[in-house]
Amino acid sequence: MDYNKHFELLKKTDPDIYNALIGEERREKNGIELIPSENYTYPEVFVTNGSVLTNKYAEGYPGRRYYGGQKYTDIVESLAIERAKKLFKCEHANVQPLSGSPMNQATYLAFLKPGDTVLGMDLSHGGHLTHGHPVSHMGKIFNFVRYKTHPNEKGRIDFDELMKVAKETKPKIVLCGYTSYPRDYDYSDFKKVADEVGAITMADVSHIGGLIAGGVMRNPFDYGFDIVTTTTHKSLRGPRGGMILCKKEFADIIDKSVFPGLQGGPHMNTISAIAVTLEKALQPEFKEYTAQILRNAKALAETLMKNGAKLITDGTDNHMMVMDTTASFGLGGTESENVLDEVEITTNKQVIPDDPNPPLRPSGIRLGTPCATTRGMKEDEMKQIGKWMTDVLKSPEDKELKAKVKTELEELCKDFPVPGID
Ligand code: DSN
Repeated sequence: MDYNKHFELLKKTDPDIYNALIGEERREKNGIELIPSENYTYPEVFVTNGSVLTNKYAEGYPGRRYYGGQKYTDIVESLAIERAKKLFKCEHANVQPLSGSPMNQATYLAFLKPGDTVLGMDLSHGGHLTHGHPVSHMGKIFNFVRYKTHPNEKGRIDFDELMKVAKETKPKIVLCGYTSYPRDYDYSDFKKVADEVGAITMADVSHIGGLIAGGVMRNPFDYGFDIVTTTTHKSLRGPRGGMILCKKEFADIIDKSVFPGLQGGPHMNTISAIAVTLEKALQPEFKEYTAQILRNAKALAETLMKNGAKLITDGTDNHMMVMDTTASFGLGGTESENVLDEVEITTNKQVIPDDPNPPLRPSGIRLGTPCATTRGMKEDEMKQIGKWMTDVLKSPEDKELKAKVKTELEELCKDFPVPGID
């Protein structure tokens, strides 16, 4: 397969799409991507993800499929499963979920009946839509009781209160996991609560999957967790996909829930790219990469706070930060996202705990360091970027300043090529 030749063919047959791809390449190279759930994937992932495996149907699992011609799909999926088990120290892995939401849905549907209760984290305090927000289908089918972080205590969760709520509501699943919570979890506290009421423990570690794989954040399986879900495209640096990891006793019920319960044919091209990603994450360099993500996040957080930014939880223990831009600079989250976009610093608007404003006009932004770290940036670059950010947020109308920051940022980015693009 000649990737360049295929690209040239696209240029001729569909120039509109070709030009959009070239535009996105330029955007990703020239500016800095600080959205904490994004990353720059490996060249090998581009190749596998766009490979002949796109052509193949493979309903079922290795050795027991519903279609013929599975010699190579079985090799690929078995390797992905074995690598996932080794990397996350777990007994079983399902690598077929198409992405994060179906991965969580398949898990709920494996264990719950409509109306059953789940304890999950409130969205504005860091949880995810699929953790029970009323607008999600899951929030309508199951009874999600949502817990919050303790006000003014740097993100601590009040486990005495959680235990009380668990005893009152009798959840079938105690769920922890987050998309905008800048701390690590004490999984043993969640396990104590779940054991007290006979619930299953589930951790959605989508954001920090790579950091757990690299050994720089806690692994829920070390604390006896039953189920761990993770997407594969965030800190893990792979293709867009999801995995459900679990104890052996839940293997059958999880596999059946993914297929045929929720999904049809697995995307074997993605699964081959997941296998490649997991092999990369098993290498010693990946440990150092994840340690650098954390060092970069600390350096960025400290610079932002030193220059007047109010960060939720007053700092970070992982790869991300949530900034209350309204309290810091009198600028809403949407306005902050837009003004940073103007200088090619990409962040995302973000609700803060108990935000009085709605998600499309929230009080803050969310940012993180996986992409910058993948480009090879270190603490010095993070300090520079943090200073540029606060300068621009303090003076959003200053055109001269914005032009200067944009030029200097583009110069900096030239020294840090994007893997797979440059
Ligand atoms: N979209 C993901 C994130 O940005 O965290 C979660 O679904």
